[in-house]
Amino acid sequence: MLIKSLLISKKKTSSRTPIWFMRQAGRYLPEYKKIRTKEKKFLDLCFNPKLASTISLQPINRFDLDAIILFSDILVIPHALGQNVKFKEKIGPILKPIKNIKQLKNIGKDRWDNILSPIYETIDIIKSKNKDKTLIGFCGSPFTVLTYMIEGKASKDHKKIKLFLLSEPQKAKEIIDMLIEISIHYLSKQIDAGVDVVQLFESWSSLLEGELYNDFIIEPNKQIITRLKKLYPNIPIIIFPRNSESKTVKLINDIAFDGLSIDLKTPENVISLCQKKEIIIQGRLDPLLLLVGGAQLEKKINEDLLFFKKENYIFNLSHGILPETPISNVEKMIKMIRNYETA
Ligand code: 1CP
Repeated sequence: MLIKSLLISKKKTSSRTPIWFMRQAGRYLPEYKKIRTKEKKFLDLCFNPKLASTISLQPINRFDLDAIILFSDILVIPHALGQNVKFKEKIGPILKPIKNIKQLKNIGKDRWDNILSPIYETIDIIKSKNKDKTLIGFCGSPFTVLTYMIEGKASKDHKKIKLFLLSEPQKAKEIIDMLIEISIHYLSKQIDAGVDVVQLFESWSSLLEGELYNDFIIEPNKQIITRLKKLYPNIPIIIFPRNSESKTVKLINDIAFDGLSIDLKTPENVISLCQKKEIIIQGRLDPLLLLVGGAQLEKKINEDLLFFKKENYIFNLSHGILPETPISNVEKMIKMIRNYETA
């Protein structure tokens, strides 16, 4: 439980830097691709406890990483709210437009769990197979999930969501409130089923500034984290406010969480603030650098290890691993991190 202990005690309990990485179970792994070609529908994989638990453990069996992340997706939430979600090959997620918010509202906790309960079963299977590693559960933060609900797909310009917030702020708040409730329920159920740590993915926080950042990023995450902490004081929470840059300072000052996942745009003052407040830092290797490999990769890993050596740090990427990443580069990265500590 290296990662959970570090997040709780804020002290290194081992001489080595723990490591896991975002999207560690995914398309760069041949054993994942093998299962994926047999199961055409991505969501069916997420809702299949036997396969989802196998996939969650694949990167552990191969690399002996320090955390298992539940294999699922942030878009199971709109699906559970009654908005049909499909994943199309080479395109990504496709969500049916929302006709009426009431249609979402009518769906209650029982219906949510009808859809989401296979995920709780996946957690149970993972825990029965591996008790030692920290199991990370997750969900998307409300604004990031709303972005997909309104855009209907992976968007480049995010025009629809920006227009929606500006022209229909009340409706947006209503859906955000609904997402807060389902997220707390879903994460509580994940914890009851056995996850050790939870991570909130706010992948699109870079889209908002000023008051909108406050109302749609800080406030919803604060509600989720404060209420979860009351229910489960011993479960550490990591947040990934991707590309929030200096806005992260306010987020850190306004919300009490245990770990911050950082990216390439995280400024130095955010890192020092985390160190002052004993927030564990997780990140921040560029996935492109991991893909390219070579001397540049080695140099950057050494620099990051040197920079964070004294501090409490979890090695990770600044975003998900890219499908084209050579496995030999991943092996090299893990070896370097492990050797660095023992050297
Ligand atoms: O074809 C395939 O096999 C699907 C690829 C894939 C995978 C492996 C998707 C589609 N999701 C996932 C798994 C996934 N997604 C995990 C599993 C655990 C792990 O990390 O190993 C997690 C935590 C997520 C979270 C997720 N899904 C996020 C937040 C993190 C991030 O990447 O910023 C987001 C934004 C999504 C949406 C999503 N899922 C998949 C796609 C193609 C997308 C859209 C991405 C976009 O907008 O471009």
